[in-house]
Amino acid sequence: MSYVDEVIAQVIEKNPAQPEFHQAVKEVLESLRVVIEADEEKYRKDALLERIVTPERQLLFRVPWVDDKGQVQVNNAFRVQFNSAIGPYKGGLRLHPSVNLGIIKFLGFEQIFKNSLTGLPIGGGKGGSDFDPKGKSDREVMAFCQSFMTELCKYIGADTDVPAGDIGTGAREIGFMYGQYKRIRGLYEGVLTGKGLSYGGSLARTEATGYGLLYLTEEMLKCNGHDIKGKTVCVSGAGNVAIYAIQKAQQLGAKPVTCSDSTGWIYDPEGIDVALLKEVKEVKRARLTEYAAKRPGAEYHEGRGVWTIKCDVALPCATQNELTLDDAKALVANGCIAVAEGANMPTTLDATEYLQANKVLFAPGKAANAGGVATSALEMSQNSERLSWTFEEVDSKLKNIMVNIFHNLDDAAKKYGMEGNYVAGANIAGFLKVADAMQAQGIV
Ligand code: NDP
Ligand code: 2IT
Repeated sequence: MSYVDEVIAQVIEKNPAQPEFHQAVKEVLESLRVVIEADEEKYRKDALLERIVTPERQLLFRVPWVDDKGQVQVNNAFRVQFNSAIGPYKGGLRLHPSVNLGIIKFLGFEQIFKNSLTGLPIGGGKGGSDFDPKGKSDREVMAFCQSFMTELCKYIGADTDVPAGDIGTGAREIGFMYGQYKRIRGLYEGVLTGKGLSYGGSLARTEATGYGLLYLTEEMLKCNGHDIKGKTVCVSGAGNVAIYAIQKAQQLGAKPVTCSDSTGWIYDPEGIDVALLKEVKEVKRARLTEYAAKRPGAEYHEGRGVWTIKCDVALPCATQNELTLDDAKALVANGCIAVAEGANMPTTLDATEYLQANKVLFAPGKAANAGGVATSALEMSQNSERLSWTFEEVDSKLKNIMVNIFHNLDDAAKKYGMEGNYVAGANIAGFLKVADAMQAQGIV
């Protein structure tokens, strides 16, 4: 059996009941076959692949907190410190009832390669809890965040591990966590990113993932003879990534016509009204039915369905495995020319293969959504030098980073004989830097 196949089989056997982690590992290792097989004995002797698929450290802890009725609640929490070869662990904290160890491991594994692609010195990590912030009072959210940080603060620090936001973790949660870290550790340091602007946050971090997604998509289209201007765009999600993807798409002259949340979706043929979407989702934390109520031209539908709308460009920005083979078939049948992933692993493996086989340009999440973590690394730099850069400064660095990422994938895909396969390009380019650093640092 080849070394790659052996390691995939081992991961499945040693990590039972973690299908998302298996999926992420398979996608990466399949693309690395060409690199590994060129020097298989060396990689095998060093157990490089076994080391890269095994987290350096996994923290599992309980989070007890008291709800508004005086009842004690207990949640499971995780921080997976996956790989520190190229920098301190860096990655978000997901707060959602679906969170389990396998999901955090898939996200942490993806983060290793994503962070490498940014060109900045950040390793891979991820964390979170099955706590659901939805429907909780601010006091309950604070109680959870303080209890969560009371344990997590023992294991993180500005030079060891720097968490950030993800699904369910936004500015409010980061604020509560930062306050508790500072109180217990007595350190005013850049230990979290996505902080508020009054206490060390970076301008443009809120917008960065969505904006970065559009900068990379624009470059991918341009290099393949298309212009983003005038394109109809379908977006899923209505959170941090989706909102700013929609905003930047409009600024670039495209027309985003859909968005979705966990209960339904919107088709707004005139183009999404971003100010209204922000009001409904960021301020009121309400459902998309409220958006539809205020936009007579928009349709609201229960359930899923965004990918049935005819579009040129599809941007999945909600969660993993939300774009399936049937969705991919609908997109192709409707003439879609490009898919770029704002979320982490939103496209199933068979859907990705179908899109690529049908010549749809496909930018994988670890490249396309890397603008968020890249700007987090810029926030870390600003915290270290105790300075704040302007919005324009951060945004222009972000744009450069995204354009460079695209060219790195494109070049790697060409170099290894897979021109246009940006999945392979991203995995190979991300892997080579981490593998080089791991080999240089010996058996650790
Ligand atoms: P948010 O919590 O801000 O928004 C998530 C959105 O997706 C919400 O509108 C949510 O609906 C919707 N959604 C629909 N189905 C689900 C589901 N099953 N589970 C969770 N959410 C669902 O998260 P983000 O926008 O920050 O994250 C979206 C994706 O982007 C995730 O995959 C995340 O890992 C990835 N990402 C985020 C980055 C960041 O900087 N924030 C950086 C890189 C990637 P509802 O409104 O009903 O909750
Ligand atoms: O998936 C991701 O890259 C994020 N949630 C952002 C991580 C970060 O450290 O900013």
